[in-house]
Amino acid sequence: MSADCIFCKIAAGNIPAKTIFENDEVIVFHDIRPMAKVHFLIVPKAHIETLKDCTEANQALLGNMMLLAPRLAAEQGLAGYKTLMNVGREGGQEVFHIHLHVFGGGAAA
Ligand code: DGP
Repeated sequence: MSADCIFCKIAAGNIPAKTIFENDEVIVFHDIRPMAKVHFLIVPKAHIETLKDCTEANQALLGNMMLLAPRLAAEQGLAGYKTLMNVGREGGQEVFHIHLHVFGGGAAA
């Protein structure tokens, strides 16, 4: 856990979030600024700043994150959806704790 990381704080239960799934490895919650009607973030509990920091040691975690996307998207009623991972400030990343965006269902209300 990184003391000043917002997603570490959510994973630790110190900041509330609309959580839709949690296990030992990840927590999944709705994005606070949704880009679509359904927009959630798949977030590892381990603090990893960006995809650029990942190694082969993170291969299973990254695979598990990708495989959660269709399962949770179906549970959220999405027939189709987009996945996105912003990497680095130049790649649009704002929160430096890796997360996979999943969004669909049309424009946010
Ligand atoms: P990115 O640009 O890929 O780093 O996206 C970060 C996303 O995280 C952005 O869409 C807004 C969301 N976000 C930031 N802070 C919070 C928070 O405190 N709670 C929730 N649920 N989402 C947050």
